[in-house]
Amino acid sequence: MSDTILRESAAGVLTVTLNRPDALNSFTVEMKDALLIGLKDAARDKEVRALVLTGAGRAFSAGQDLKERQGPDVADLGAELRVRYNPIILAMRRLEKPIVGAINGVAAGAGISIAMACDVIYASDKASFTEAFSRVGLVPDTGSTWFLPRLVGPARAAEMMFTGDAVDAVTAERIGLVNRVVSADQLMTEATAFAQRLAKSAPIALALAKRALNRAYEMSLEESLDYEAQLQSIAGRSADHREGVAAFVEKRPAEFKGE
Ligand code: T3D
Repeated sequence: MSDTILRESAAGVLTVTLNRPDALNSFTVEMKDALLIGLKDAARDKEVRALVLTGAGRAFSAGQDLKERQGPDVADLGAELRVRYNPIILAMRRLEKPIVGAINGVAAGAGISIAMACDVIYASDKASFTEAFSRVGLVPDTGSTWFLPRLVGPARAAEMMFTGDAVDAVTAERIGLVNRVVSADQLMTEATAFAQRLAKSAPIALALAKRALNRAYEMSLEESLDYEAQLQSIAGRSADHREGVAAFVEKRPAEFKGE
């Protein structure tokens, strides 16, 4: 396994750390491949019930490693998106376990896109968010055009995308880009505690809720109602549902097993 991605598991929570701090965790081919492998492994590992995604050092990620893009040979960037970035975003959204982003510093370019692909975002008060693409003559990618307007609305998304200006953590919370801002020294403690809480929740219920959220924007109310009914048929047959009801009646904490 490449050391550009660190993985550490405890109490049902896998912490994945982007680890190229000297280059602000910008994405090389090696780091993209390692992240995708880490996500696929997490999907298979039954011990992993929630993830925390963060960055080493002072940045979350400065996006694509631009030093890989120097020189006269023009790479087909669309192909790189299709082969490497897009599968990462799809793996994050299709992973039927919650991902808590712990955004410790700047999230730029593909870095903000990957932050937005998390289910819940905690941000350090030192974090900032920038759609840096236009500053290097590129179009927002890696899911930014899909996530950002849904989180902050089209006008704010357009301003961020056209200017590439950084949005600070407090503003990010105010406009709905992140769930919560915490002090830098508390970020990992709070994000991990939240992930641990999710790791104790009913896994099938959370997995199906994520599935429904993924599809909600594309469906009419009628379709959503029907999809909820389909998913509830599955959840309603789970041992976890019976355990949740029994725990409620017996006035004790539930012990969910993902069955
Ligand atoms: O190409 C494709 O495959 C298509 C996909 C594209 C997706 C994208 O992500 S495009 C957008 C790429 N990212 C950017 O344009 C952001 C570039 N970085 C910055 O604008 C600034 O570094 C930041 C605003 C993020 C932070 O600024 P600051 O002043 O805090 O730090 P710094 O001094 O600029 O950077 C510190 C070091 O990190 C520095 O290295 P050095 O000089 O000390 O050896 C710098 O070169 C390096 N670094 C920062 N960002 C990148 C990077 N190295 C490679 N690639 C980077 N993106």
